[in-house]
Formats: sequence, C-alpha cells, structure tokens
Amino acid sequence: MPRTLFINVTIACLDSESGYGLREHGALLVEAGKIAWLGAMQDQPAVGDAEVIDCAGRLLTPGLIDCHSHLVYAGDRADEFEMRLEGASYAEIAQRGGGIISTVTATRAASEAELFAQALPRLNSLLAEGVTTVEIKSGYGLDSDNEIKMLRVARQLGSEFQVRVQKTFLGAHALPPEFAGRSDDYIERVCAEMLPRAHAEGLVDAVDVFIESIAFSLAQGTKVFDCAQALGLPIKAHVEQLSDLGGAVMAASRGALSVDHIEYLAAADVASLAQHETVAVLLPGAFYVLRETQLPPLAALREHQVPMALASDANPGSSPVTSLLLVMNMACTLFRLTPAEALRGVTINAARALGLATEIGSIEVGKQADIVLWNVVKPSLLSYQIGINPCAAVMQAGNWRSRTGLSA
Ligand code: DI6
Ligand code: FE
Repeated sequence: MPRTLFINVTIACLDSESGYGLREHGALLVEAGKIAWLGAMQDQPAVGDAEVIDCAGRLLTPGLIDCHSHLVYAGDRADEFEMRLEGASYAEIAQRGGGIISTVTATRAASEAELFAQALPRLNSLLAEGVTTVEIKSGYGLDSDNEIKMLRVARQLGSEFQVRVQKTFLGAHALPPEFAGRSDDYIERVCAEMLPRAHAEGLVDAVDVFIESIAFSLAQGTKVFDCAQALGLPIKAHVEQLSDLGGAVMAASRGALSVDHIEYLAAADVASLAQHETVAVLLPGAFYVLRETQLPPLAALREHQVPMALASDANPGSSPVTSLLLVMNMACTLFRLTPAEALRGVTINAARALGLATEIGSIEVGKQADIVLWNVVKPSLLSYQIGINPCAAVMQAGNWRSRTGLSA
C-alpha cells in the first residue's frame, strides 16, 4: 500500500461544524489507507520512502459521496420527459401506469449482466467527478427475485470498481401491478419475505420507503420501518416530495438517518429533524427536472442546524442526473445554498446521511484516505462552474484510482 505525502496543498477539511475547514499551504500524509498526519507544510514529518506530490496550491477535498441514487435500472423514460413538456405531470404519468412502473417492467426483463452494463456509464460519470462512495437503491424490482437482482448488481459495481457502494432496500417504492388494489398485502410481502430475504443475502445496508400519495401511506411506511428496525437495519425515507403526509416527522422520530426530498415539509416540523439528528437530503436534480416551485424549508433547516446533504437522486424519471458537481451548482442556484453548504452536502453531511461519518466525509487524521485533488485553487469554483470537470486525481482508501491530472 503506497505512502503518499501531499505538499503545497489547500485542504478543505470539512472537519468543523460549518464552512470548509480550509487549510492553506498544507501537507497531508496518507499511510495504510488512512489519513496519518496533516498540518502546515513547514511542519511536515520526515517521510522516508513516501511518494511526494507537490500540488502547486491546488485544492484537495474528501472524496465526494452520493448518498441517494437509483443508479441500477434498465431502459429510459425519455418519452415521459416529452410528455411532461407537453403538460402532463409526474403524478399523472404515474397514475396512468407509466412512471416508476414502466422502469419496473424494463428492469424485471433485464438480466444482471444487462443491468450492470446499463449502470456502468452512469457510475463512470459519477466516478469521473471524484465520487468515492455511492448509495444505490433497489425499488424497480418490486418482488424478491428482482429486488435481490438489483442489489446484487449494486454490490458487483462496488466490487469491480474502486468505489464504496452502500446498498439500500427500497421494496416499498411503488405498488407492483400484480398487487393493484392490495397495497396492504404488498407491504405485508415486503416485510414477511422480500426484506428478510435480501437481508439474509447480506444485501441491505439500510431500508428506504416512498411515503407519498402515488406510493405508500404513513401507516404503511411505519410498518416497513418496524420490520427494518426489528432486523437491526438503519432507516431513511423519500418524504414530502409532492405533498405533506407527515413522513419526515415519523421517520425522524424513529431515528432515521435521513429524510430525502422534503420540499413540502412544514417549517414547524423541522425541529424534530434536529432533535433526532436526522439529515435533510436535498435533491435539486429532481426539483429541476420536475420544474418544482415549492422550496424545501431552508430557513428552518439552517435555524435548527439540521445537517443538509445533497445527492443526485440519479433515476430515469425525476432525475436523470449523474453529476454531483452539477447538483452542487443547482443547490446554490435553485435553493441558494452557499458553496460551502454545497460542498458539505456532498462530503461530511452525505456521510452522516449514510451513517458513515466516523469513517469518511472529512479530512481528519484516522479517517479513510478517500481524497480528490482538483484543478482549482478555491472551493467555491466547484459549485460555480458548469460543465467543466476539474477533477485531477482520486485516491480511494489510500490507493490511487486515477492520477492522470497530477502533473497538470
Ligand atoms: N422519488 C424519486 O425521486 C425517485 N423515486 C422516488 O420515490 C423517482 C423514481 C422514478 O421516477 O423512477
Ligand atoms: Fe429517489
């Protein structure tokens, strides 16, 4: 395992309660896959045979973390994109049997190899911009075999590429057509068979539910969480995306890692997120694609110091987005996050949303050496530019994943 000393580097440590935690003229030692030392350049330790990288003042950050994606699926929904441009809404398309269910049909018909091949360019797009951890949800299988198939593909992506994949079971994403009119029976199936089987195969790091008028009720979501927590699994939820059903408060009160979307969350309910240390995951890609106008309760989130994460929500319907840098820009422009909040959203707060903040998400001694060197000298440039990829080099767990930009 290489020992590497970075010198003459500007480090956004993300190790404080706000801001970048910026350290200029710094140095950083990576050893045994971890961050072994960091400090001012003039204090750098004697490092023997370590490789020394002169960063010429460039910016180093933690590896980016995409804490909410539906990266594994088959087909596309470009036709629905056109329908929405002609005036149909996302909910109307779903009610007509399109939407999530059309991706379920395509995903059920695909083999593991086909799903893997189709997910690959999307994963590569994330990796090219310095993503070192990605969460991938099931939810387009909606029966045991097909949910397990999706999660196996997610696992395979993580074992064949230098990226950490967190697998989330989202069996309660939509009602499959064979259960039409019997949603309670489907939830029973999720709890009694689908989740336990996927968990028994070691495929579940967390359990998600979609609580919404076009998906499942608050009571049904609660039932799935009962089952997840009985298995000792962390929970998170898609809530308040299109309407306010009280899902975020319910999830937070059960200690959910995160509540995601939350455009329709009432400001008065934000205190319960703070109380239970639940992360607010904002998904500006879906907000943009659906031309949503209802903003998440940002002032209340800030007032209560709820950690805000940002993610791609990469999916074929509401967010065909595989660029976290673009998501950072959208969060600033659409939600008026500061560039510092945006970077926190894809590093330390995304790590919190996955329950991994003791291991990754910031540059601190003892944490895993997931780091990105960028061809920029200050962090606001990451949120500000659109369409340029300034990623110069990426290290995952102390090993180089790409280093072509090191000498640039
Ligand atoms: N909300 C989302 O953003 C994705 N799932 C969900 O519950 C969208 C899934 C899709 O439209 O395919
Ligand atoms: Fe989603």
